[in-house]
Amino acid sequence: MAMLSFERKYRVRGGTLIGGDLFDFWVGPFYVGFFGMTTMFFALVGIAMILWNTALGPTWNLWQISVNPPDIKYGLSFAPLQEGGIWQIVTICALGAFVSWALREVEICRKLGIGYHVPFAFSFAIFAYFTLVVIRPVLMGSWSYGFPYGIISHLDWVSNTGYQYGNFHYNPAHMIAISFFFTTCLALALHGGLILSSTNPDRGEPVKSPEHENTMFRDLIGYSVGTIGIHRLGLFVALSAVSFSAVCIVISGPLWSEGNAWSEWWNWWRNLPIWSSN
Ligand code: UQ2
Repeated sequence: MAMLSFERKYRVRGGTLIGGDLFDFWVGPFYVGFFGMTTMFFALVGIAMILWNTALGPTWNLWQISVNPPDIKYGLSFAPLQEGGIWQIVTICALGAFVSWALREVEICRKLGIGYHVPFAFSFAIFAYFTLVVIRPVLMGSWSYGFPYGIISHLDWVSNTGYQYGNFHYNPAHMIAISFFFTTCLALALHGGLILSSTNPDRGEPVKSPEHENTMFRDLIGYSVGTIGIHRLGLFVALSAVSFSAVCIVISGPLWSEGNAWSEWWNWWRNLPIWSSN
């Protein structure tokens, strides 16, 4: 079905989670909906807060702009606006906008009668952010453990936080997360390459079928995961990468105390009686 007739057929009222027909309309290509309005609200307030924070100084250099979390002395209370309070409001706005965006995705899925895989996947990204700026700071007892919202400053935060635990590459959950990120790249490279190889034949040649795709890998490694399988595998490895990233940061501090090197965690392995005499 051509897109024009498809959109005529499927761009109809209904499927909303809240508010009935209020906001159940499109602006150009964009579905609005109740959660489109709340996304706009949180995003605009958040951006305004970032602009205000920047106007307070000390720089308009894009790379150096930073909205910083409160000092450790404020613990888990509301900090004065110019001493981290803005960061707290920006965090609330960010979470409000992200969750609104996910719920807008849900409403669009309901209108189309498709599964919720896209908002489900996006929720893992939101959860990873939530882990960084809410769960870990709460477990550590201070909002100061949140990361600063700036291009260079968040990189410094990652570096400083990593070295706080020795070499972060020894963090076992970090190792698993990286392995899943690489596996995601491998899976997408294989999939993208395979699809292009069969759907972009030489001029005059017919487009090839899934049997060609299956046989490519059966000939190569004796196994094909299948056309639906590769997408299940891709979603799984991508969500696993995000999940283990959240685990690797939330165990650094709350579980493995600040100042302790992750390399020491492996002492249980070094001390196994098989090769350890004492
Ligand atoms: C496949 C298949 C696809 C694919 C790909 C494979 C026809 C179009 C890429 C091959 C993938 C395999 C064997 C799994 C590799 C495992 C990991 C962990 C990367 O068989 O079915 O569909 O795109």
